[in-house]
Amino acid sequence: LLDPGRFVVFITGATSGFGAAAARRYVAAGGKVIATGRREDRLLALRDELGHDKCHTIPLDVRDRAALEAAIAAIPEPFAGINVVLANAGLALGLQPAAEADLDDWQTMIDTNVSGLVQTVRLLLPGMIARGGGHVVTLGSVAGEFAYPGGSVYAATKAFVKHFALAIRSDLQGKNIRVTDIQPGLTETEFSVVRFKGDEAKAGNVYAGTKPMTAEDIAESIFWATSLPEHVNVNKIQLMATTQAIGPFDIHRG
Ligand code: NDP
Ligand code: 8X3
Repeated sequence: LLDPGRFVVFITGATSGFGAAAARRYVAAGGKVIATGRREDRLLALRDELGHDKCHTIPLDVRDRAALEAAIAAIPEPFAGINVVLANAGLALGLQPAAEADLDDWQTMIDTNVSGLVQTVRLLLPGMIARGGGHVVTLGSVAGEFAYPGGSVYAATKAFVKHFALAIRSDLQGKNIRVTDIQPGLTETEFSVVRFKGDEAKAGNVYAGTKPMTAEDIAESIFWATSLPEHVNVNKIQLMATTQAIGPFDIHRG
């Protein structure tokens, strides 16, 4: 396995859920992280928790390409040798049927999960290539593989992420850059609170009576994939809660 002390991980969406858990996992193993996200108070609390020498923070909206470019150009020397990009920032908004969904919600998901993700990866790739290699980890979803009612644009953004991750591998042949798409299912984070726009009761119902995965479960799978020897590329990891399975086809009988 690779020496975990060598990790310098650029994380989008480190203020909550998988991103925050991954930051903790890498620092616990001896690595360093660049934690980004929009909520600066949370970034600063994470930096205080993990240590200023281990965690550099950048308040950042991944939809803002200029801000991303400026932030990456200003990363201080101890954190400059990024060798893992965890393109994790993303969200689902709403669960309405397609004909009733809010177009602004759809646009926000596309801007964040698709445009934000590709510009993060694109801007960080040249540096990793110049330094001799690295690892891109994208946050897809089981929703990118299996469609479900009300999931339309969210699911489609995750299908995009899955295919983007596979496709860039072809361009990165010979560059020593690995690419892994993580595809989690039911995991309790702030994901559903965001999807239901702050309605905690509705969000709680998603996990009621079941045993969802945790952010730490997903962080462990990310850490594992990046810790394997450099000649091993895990293309994707799909995880579901044991209490979650795939349903039958939905056949309408008129
Ligand atoms: P959380 O809501 O707990 O965390 C989402 C993170 O994304 C937050 O840190 C948030 O930070 C960040 N984020 C959202 N929008 C932006 C933006 N415009 N710019 C920068 N950061 C942003 O959810 P999860 O940890 O569960 O989700 C992480 C990823 O995993 C997402 O891509 C999600 O789609 C995916 N996923 C989640 C699953 C689940 O069931 N939980 C299952 C499968 C995939 P801030 O608001 O501070 O900007
Ligand atoms: C998050 C999992 O099933 O709510 O991507 O779409 S799901």
